[in-house]
Amino acid sequence: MAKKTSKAQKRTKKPSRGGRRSGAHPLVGVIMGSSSDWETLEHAVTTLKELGVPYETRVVSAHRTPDLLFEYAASAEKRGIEVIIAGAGGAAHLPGMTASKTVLPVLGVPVESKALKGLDSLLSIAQMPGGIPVGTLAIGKAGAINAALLAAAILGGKYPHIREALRRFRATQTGRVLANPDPARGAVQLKKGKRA
Ligand code: RP5
Repeated sequence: MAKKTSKAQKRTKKPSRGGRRSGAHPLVGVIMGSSSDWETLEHAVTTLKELGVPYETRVVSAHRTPDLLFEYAASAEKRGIEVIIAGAGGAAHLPGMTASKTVLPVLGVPVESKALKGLDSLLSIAQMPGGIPVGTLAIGKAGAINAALLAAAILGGKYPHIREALRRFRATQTGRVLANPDPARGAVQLKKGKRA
C-alpha cells in the first residue's frame, strides 16, 4: 500500500536550490523564522555563493509552522544537507528546535530584534541546555556572514574545493586590508582627488 505524504513532507521534498554551481545538490540549508529575517540571512547566502557552496533557502517558523520545522529538520540529512544555518529573532526557538530533530551541525544566527536589539535572540540561541548544541554566531549581518564561513570550514574537511575557496576568501580579505593600511591618508588622497 502506498504511503500517504503529508503537505509538509511534500514541501520539504522540493527545496528551493541555489549556489554558484547550478543544479548542484544543496549542502547547506539556510532557514529563517520569517521572511523578515531575509535581510540578515541574505548575507549568509551571498557568502555561500561567493565560496561556491550549494545551498537551499526556506522560511520555517518554529511558532507558525511547527510541523514543517519538524519535517524539515528530520528529513534534512536524508536529502543530503550537511550543515544547517538557522536564523531567528526574539524568542528564537528555531535553531534549538531544529538541532533537537537532527544530528547535523546547526549554526544559529541571532536576528536583531526591535525590542532588545537581538540580545533576546542571542541568549535564546546560545543558552541551549547541555545535550543539544547550537553553534551560535554574532547578532545580525556579521553572524550571518560568519555562519556561512563556518559552514564552509565544516564542509571543507570533506570537500577540498570548498576548503580552497575558503583559503582564497581569507587571502583576498587579508590583501584588501594590507592594500589600504592608512585610512587617513586614503581620505586625504580622496579629498585632493575631488578638488582636482
Ligand atoms: C521570529 O519572530 C522570526 O525569526 C523573526 O525574527 C521575528 C519576527 O517575525 P515577523 O513578525 O517579522 O514575521 O519568529
